[in-house]
Amino acid sequence: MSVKEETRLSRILINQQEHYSTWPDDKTGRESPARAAHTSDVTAAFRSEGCLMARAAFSAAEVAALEHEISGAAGEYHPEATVVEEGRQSVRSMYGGHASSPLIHRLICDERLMAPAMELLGDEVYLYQFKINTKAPLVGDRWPWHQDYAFWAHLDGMPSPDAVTVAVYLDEVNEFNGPLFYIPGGHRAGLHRCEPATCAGMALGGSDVSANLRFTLSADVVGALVADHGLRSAHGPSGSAFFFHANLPHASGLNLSPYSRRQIFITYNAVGNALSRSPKRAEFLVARSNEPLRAISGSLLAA
Ligand SMILES: O=C(O)CCC(=O)C(=O)O
Repeated sequence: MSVKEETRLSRILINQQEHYSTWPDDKTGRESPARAAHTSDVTAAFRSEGCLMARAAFSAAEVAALEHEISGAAGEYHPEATVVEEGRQSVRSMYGGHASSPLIHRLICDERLMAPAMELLGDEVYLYQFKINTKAPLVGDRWPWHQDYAFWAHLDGMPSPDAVTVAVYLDEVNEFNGPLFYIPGGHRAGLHRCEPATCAGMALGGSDVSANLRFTLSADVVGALVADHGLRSAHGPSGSAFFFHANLPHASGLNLSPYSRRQIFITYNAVGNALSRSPKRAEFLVARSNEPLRAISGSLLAA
């Protein structure tokens, strides 16, 4: 590793909040013993904590381009793939829609996202789900405690939780604008039983695009997990990328601040963990192709 790279890596690491595991920031693509050692440390930390933060992985110019793309795309989303906040007009989530945008496709294939995803899953990956969560200023609503794998296992038949989601931050995420809360290490207990009182999912049919999640964790489960593992929130500057395990228990609160909190959520599934039957849910919830993605390096803006 050159002195320049070492200085850059040290700066990135110094900038991390202490509790995050961090992805090596050597964007040169060259392997070095130091990088390889750090990579395996990071993978071990992900296994232990269930998450990983790459702070400011994308530049301000890249974030601006994504913001522009998303604001232009908003009108093009199908009503059935768009969730509005309960009792309000403001958009909560937009699912799918990535196929029509070369920039979003480029983001999905970005090496800064795909390399960690492949490393953490130990396999090639394909896109499982894409969505944009726009937690609007003053009205952005909560997400109850849940594990994503509950949806993929119960509704889609995903064989194992060998999938990772990355949240790409289009805004700074702080204590005010509804950050993701998570229980570090809470994924290690596996998928929790679905409590009838908190889970209507087994009984419901049709689309599960709703602000009311079908599979949530009971207060008892959350209380016990937090007592064992503690609680954290995923703060970071815009351009950050927060990777989390399919079984990581997570939630988020209201956005009562005047700041928006827009995040793109990309779920990568390991190719070896592809569904063995055709999914029943809509294509905007479960992508149909399980062809491995090919990573693209360099800036999102390099055409
Ligand atoms: O956007 C958020 O705050 C939470 C999103 C979430 O939990 C999810 O999509 O599974």
